[in-house]
Amino acid sequence: MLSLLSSSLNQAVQKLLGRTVTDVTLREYLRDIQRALIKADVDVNLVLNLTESIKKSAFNPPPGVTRKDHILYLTYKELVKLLGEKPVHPTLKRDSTVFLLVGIQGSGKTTTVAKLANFYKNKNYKVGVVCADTYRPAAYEQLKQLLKNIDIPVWWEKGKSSIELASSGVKKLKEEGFNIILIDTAGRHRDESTLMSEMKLIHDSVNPDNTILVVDGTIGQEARRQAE
Ligand SMILES: Nc1nc2c(ncn2[C@@H]2O[C@H](COP(=O)(O)OP(=O)(O)O)[C@@H](O)[C@H]2O)c(=O)[nH]1
Ligand SMILES: [Mg+2]
Repeated sequence: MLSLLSSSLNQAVQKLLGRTVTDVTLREYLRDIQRALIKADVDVNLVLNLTESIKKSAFNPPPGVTRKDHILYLTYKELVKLLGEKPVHPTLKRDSTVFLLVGIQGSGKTTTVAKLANFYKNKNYKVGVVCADTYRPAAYEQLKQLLKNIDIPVWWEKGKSSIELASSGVKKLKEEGFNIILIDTAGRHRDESTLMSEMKLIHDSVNPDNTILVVDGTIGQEARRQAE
């Protein structure tokens, strides 16, 4: 999908470069950009805002800059803005940092826990994982399997609720001097409101330093609904 987007944006730019910039060619260029973004499942309102911003100052380049270069600069600037200008870094505390991973079933939480565990282990942090997924019997086994080669312990106890697991696990790992504590949660519930209230209870009982929503990268605009 991304390669299709980049080639259609590139085509729009190439077409503009081959022409003189007039009202007509600008309109056509903006329409090409809109089409490319909408095809890539970008929200229509975001697309309209983006092209409106380009249009607004397209014919007012700073001295010494051609219209064409200015339009390309505006396009670049607006696309960067759309994607988020600055990366967000997690809060890391000196002694121990707790990460809570949430998201629906199958979105990749457990896999992301293993990736983060590996990442921080390689940076020489003492990493521990808490399995608070009580819905899937194999959740604990899956974590152990993913983490055994990098020698990271997984906290889990039979018969405990996810909230008890999360809070006792974090407490125990903190006492044992773990610097990075990752909590894996379940995403399968009877309905959305039970999932939300359980996540809220876990969140309130462990008070994590970072809460990460894991979303399947291929679901497009549905991601927004999940985040909300
Ligand atoms: N292609 C791909 N598959 C992934 C990725 N992350 C997870 N998966 C797969 O998606 C499925 C669900 O992942 P899992 O981590 O168990 O999701 P969870 O239910 O949220 O814990 C598994 O089969 C994973 O191997 C990824 O980044 N890319
Ligand atoms: Mg899982």
